[in-house]
Amino acid sequence: MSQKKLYITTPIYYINDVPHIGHAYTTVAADVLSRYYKSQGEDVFFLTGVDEHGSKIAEAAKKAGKKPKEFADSLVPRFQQAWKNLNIDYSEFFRTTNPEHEKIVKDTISKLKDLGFIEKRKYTGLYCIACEKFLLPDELVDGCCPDHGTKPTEHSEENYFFLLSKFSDKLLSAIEAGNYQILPESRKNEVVGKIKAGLDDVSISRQKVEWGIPFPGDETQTIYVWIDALINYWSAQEVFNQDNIWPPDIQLMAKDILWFHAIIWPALLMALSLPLPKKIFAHGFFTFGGQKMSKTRGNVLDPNVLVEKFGADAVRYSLLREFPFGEDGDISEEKIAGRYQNELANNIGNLLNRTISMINKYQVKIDQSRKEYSDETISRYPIAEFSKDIENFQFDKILQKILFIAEFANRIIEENKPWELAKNNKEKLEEVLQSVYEFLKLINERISPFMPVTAKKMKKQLETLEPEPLFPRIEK
Ligand code: ME8
Repeated sequence: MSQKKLYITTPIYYINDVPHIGHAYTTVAADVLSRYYKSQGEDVFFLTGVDEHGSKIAEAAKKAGKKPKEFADSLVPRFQQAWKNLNIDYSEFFRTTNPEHEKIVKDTISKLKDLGFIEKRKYTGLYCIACEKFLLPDELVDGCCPDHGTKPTEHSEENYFFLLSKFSDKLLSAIEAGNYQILPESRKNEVVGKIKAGLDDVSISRQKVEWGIPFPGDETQTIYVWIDALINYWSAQEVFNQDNIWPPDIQLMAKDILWFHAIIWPALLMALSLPLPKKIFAHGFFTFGGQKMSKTRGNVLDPNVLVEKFGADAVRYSLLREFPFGEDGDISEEKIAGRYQNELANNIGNLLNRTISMINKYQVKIDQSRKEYSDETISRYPIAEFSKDIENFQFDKILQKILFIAEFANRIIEENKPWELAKNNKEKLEEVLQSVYEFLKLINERISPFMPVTAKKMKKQLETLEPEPLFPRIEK
């Protein structure tokens, strides 16, 4: 068996509609991590995909006048195209209608039954179709789902239950021992609090949902879409012939689905005696005009439109730059436009452009072959510090630090006035432009996982010394 690959996952997104900027956020972050780890010599398996079963998809398909599978088939290319537009270099794209996956999900349920972790019981509760879950009365806001603002409907049915309550202690010790890291810390505390408050067994089958994987041994029920979905991370090994990825190293998601990933998912794995993921990170939620953005509410930002306008790299940059990964924040086209103009075009882009122009104009000899940075340059952002920041998911800080380097280098130019040095101090001129050139190389290296296309363009310009605007003016 070859060496373990670094396994990074995003959630598999519901395919009831086209992807929106919230989906793009998680996927871009995963791509940045994947590109960074690859640059460090790791073999990375980066998985994303879509969640195709359940009543939410069935309802959307019905509205569109299509069969669920046919409807999903029509949307898969929309996800794939959106990721292509954003330069997401995923390894494989998962679909839960994959027959191998469906078989593994059934086998997993049968195994859990044989192990005595599944029981049939009657259940009555309030169900939110948009969440695909039962809500507890104290979770409701004015009688409505806190996330979707819609009234849940009362459901009563006989279901198969997974005996989650048996796993409280085991979960707590795994979390406390750090075998299973939940990040950020505040989220971990939230999860620990919930476990300590007591876990109820969870229903893992649905009587009324037809569009799903049949429950083994009881064809009147389908497997709860969340169980089907979580198992994708495991079945990917079989589906994509990967024998060296388990366990996942980094699983990304937003806080909305932390419960499933931080509690149900590890408990399922424990029941099956399988190794747990190493790290899961729940980032915050984008709001749009102060409101939660969701397909159900219809206030979504289309990543493709933004990419069309600003280019993939500027969108990737703006998403991760706007606020700390892990916290909530507001996003808008105006904010992206502002970052594009002030930070990318006027700062980094301008630095590159004016530096290359001056090197050419004053015929300065730059030593381009230097592999090592001078102490002065590298001390602005040493690789060890960069690695630590990225491994700690501090994307906003990293981009800020890179921007500071650009600002600093621009200041060097302002203060030393190469246009005057060109008249009377060639030696100093060379020194100043060499130093700015090195800062550009450093910026180039550090932005590369975030803005791969820009990094490539920048590298080329630094090699050929042929200037070309990195971030052209945006047509309004
Ligand atoms: O929950 N801000 O799918 P989903 C930030 N199929 N991130 C957001 C966001 C927002 N406003 N909106 C969505 C599901 N996301 C299940 C997952 S996994 C086994 C099954 C991102 O389409 C974020 O990653 O509702 C969030 O967790 C995910 O999309 C939810 O996607």
